Amino acid sequence: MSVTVVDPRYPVGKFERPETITQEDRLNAIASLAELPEQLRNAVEGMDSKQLNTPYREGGWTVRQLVHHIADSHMNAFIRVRLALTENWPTIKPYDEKAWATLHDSAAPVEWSLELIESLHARWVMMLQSLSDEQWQRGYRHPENGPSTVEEATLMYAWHSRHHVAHITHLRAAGGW
Ligand code: NI
Repeated sequence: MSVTVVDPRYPVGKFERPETITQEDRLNAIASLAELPEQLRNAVEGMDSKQLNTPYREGGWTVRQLVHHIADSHMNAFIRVRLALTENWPTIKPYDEKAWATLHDSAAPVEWSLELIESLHARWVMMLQSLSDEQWQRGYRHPENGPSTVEEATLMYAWHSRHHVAHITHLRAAGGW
């Protein structure tokens, strides 16, 4: 019997880009993005301020920072996909996510980002549901990570949604909260 040790940084595993992306993969990814606002809200439901200020792992972000980080990351993602849909393989602007997570508003109530994510994901999902095959194959270039199609980015952010919700649910399970 082997014991599976879950790396606390990657509770749902690392993102793996599939060789080929099917229509079903796209629909599953859209479903993950559609479900995130409620799942995130459920994940932090009833947590007090002290719990929200607890790092999800030693040296990691707090739950509060995680929630605001998802908003930061997905606002960038939404804009990147909009750029990809309206320009010819634009080069996008990276940002320093660690530095963003320490700006003063990272101490704001999680509710602010929960509401932001709710509206943002409603628009994002509506946009993705309308895409033609040609649009799914459009893309952007990240100066360090290289090219990414709209469909690859969509799968990646679906993973990103599950990844951070799992950080919170694992912390709560470990703490018996
Ligand atoms: Ni992240």
